[in-house]
Amino acid sequence: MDVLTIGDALITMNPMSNGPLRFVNSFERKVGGAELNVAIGCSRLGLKTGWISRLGQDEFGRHIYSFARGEGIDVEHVKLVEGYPTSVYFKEILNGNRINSYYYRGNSPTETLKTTDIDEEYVKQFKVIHISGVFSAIHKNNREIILALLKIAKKNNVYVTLDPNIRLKLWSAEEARNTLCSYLPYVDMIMMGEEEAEILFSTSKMDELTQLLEETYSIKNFVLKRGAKGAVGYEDDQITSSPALENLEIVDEIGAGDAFASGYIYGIINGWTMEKRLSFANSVAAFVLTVPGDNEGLPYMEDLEKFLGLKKDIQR
Ligand code: KDG
Repeated sequence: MDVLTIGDALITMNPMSNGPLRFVNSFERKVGGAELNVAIGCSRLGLKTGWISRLGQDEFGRHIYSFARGEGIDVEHVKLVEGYPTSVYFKEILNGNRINSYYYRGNSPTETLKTTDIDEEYVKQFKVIHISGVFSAIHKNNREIILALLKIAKKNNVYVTLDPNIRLKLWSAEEARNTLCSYLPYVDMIMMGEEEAEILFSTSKMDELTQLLEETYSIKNFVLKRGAKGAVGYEDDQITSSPALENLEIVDEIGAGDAFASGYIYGIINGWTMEKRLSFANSVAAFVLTVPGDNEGLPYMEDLEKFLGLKKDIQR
């Protein structure tokens, strides 16, 4: 197996028109959830992927379960539970690209997960475990689950990637910082936005970050995602920049970070250089930016080959 993620998935209600949510009457029901998006992205690229989760024993839970399974993700460790409705969120699209999220996930089914549900025999089969801050923000108990998972990963030499994915609607900056920094001794690689770097480390300057992450947490590999300015990676004392793709018609930015993570992890598993990992991850993210929904745009390898000009794109 290649990549394991753990998290709360939710129904995404994508508005059919822009403007304040109170005036939007039609929505498209889709599926979201940062960690599930990464699993889908990796699976579409051809990696063998697993996802640990709990969903409500309801129509939305059944839908997400089949959706994940249909994407080729191993759902052996996903269960539907009574008494906890599957989470839902609504998107609001204002002025073109400004997107607000309204969450209904106060009683997430993942709250029923226990540390004893993390099965070492299952976890140790994977090459990479990807965690994101969203799962820890949902409920305090989830932080114990993550620590249990990280300890198993460390014991079995499984590579751990972290996307802080800080959602200030779900927890405070201080809570996010304290929790996510407590994971760092078990983390091999971080991919974060500039604002997230400021929240976690009080700086988004590369030289300060490299020093702090190496000296305090022995982290020798990280990526700073800078939106339209592209991404910068640090590894083996070297800084590598990769420009963002230009002239994209962005319709929905949500999920692009997860797409980036999928592409980057694909590069790690295939032993690619930082430069190749970053440019591939940027291309994977570009696909998601141009399609409404959190994961629909995630490309298959064939789509990327056509996009990168490696394969002929016959349209009709
Ligand atoms: O990264 C995309 C996710 O943000 C989205 O799919 C829903 O999990 C979600 C969240 O918390 O916003």
